[in-house]
Amino acid sequence: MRIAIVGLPSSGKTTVFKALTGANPASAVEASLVAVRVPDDRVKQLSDFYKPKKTNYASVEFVDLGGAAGLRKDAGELGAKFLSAVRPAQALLHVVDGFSLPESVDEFVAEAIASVDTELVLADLGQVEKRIERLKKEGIKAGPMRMEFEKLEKTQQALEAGTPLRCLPELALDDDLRSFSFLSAKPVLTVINTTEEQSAWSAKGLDEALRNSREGDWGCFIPLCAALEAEIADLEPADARAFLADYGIDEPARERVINLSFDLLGLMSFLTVGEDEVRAWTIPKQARAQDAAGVIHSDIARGFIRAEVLDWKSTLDLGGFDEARKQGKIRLEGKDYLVKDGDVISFRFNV
Ligand SMILES: Nc1nc2c(ncn2[C@@H]2O[C@H](COP(=O)(O)OP(=O)(O)OP(=O)(O)O)[C@@H](O)[C@H]2O)c(=O)[nH]1
Ligand SMILES: [Mg+2]
Repeated sequence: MRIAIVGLPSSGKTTVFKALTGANPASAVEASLVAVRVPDDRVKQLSDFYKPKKTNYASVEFVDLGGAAGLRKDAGELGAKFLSAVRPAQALLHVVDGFSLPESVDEFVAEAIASVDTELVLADLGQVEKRIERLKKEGIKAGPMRMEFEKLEKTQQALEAGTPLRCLPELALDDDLRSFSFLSAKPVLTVINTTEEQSAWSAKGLDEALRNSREGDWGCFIPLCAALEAEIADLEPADARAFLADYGIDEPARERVINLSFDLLGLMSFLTVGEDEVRAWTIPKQARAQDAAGVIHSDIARGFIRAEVLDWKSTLDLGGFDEARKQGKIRLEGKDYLVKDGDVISFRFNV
């Protein structure tokens, strides 16, 4: 699962990439992609308990677009490099420069949001118009083609009114439109790259409509002092905290940004435990037990009998999964059970 870092030139995209990944981009020109471990205290505690040979966390990938990918104010057209790096991403992280104009951050944020959304909307509109023209040329027959055409016309109307598709879930989530990978349909985490003085910035001062287009199910705002956090990305957590405390910042935002990214992608984790391995497995929210089994192996999904389930906290409190089983504390669930974030699961299956 991939998140593309977008934003106006020199807003601090590469600095945010460094803060999140602890790595320098592989290239200043081409897109760079790095997978980052999703911090998870549940995995840590279970790993401390089991002391397994291997511990596996969930991960998300961040993409820094590199210098040549260009998203400029009023450029009118997004380059091929930008599109090829951003289309495959499931979500966007929009970096807004909140450090060069600290006296009016809100105004600056509003402008940056509007100009980036305009670029995304225009790119989608171009795609829709092309497709509509093509369909018209082929002659629109009843059936699936007519349906696609009608949905595209609705999409076109919304985009022409300047509405990002993420604000219209019925279009953003439509199966027939999914293959377009519309840019403005992707959820956005809006990172305000602040100075240390502004690190407590909140989106409350922003216009409501603007805020709504970036908040709720489709994302949120978070201040991050990227230049500082890029410096501490490879320090031990305690050292990092001490460093930030010198600048009056209580908590590093880095972990929150990564956790929010994972959440924004619509993902959660279930866990497997044992002496060999403690592991977080990534599944979509609302996944069923059988889908979860399939993430481990398709054979386990196919031969699914039952899922043994216990939440992670009880697993620890009861002295481990096997011990909890002996005490009869483990639930048996069927294939349609909706897995909860943090469930510890052991699958019974036959092949
Ligand atoms: N003071 C301050 N400077 C910053 C901060 N973040 C980035 N900068 C500076 O702003 C400039 C641009 O930062 P980059 O991270 O390269 O920005 P970018 O968005 O990747 O730039 P392009 O890829 O060229 O569009 C650099 O000189 C950074 O040192 C910050 O939080 N505070
Ligand atoms: Mg850059």
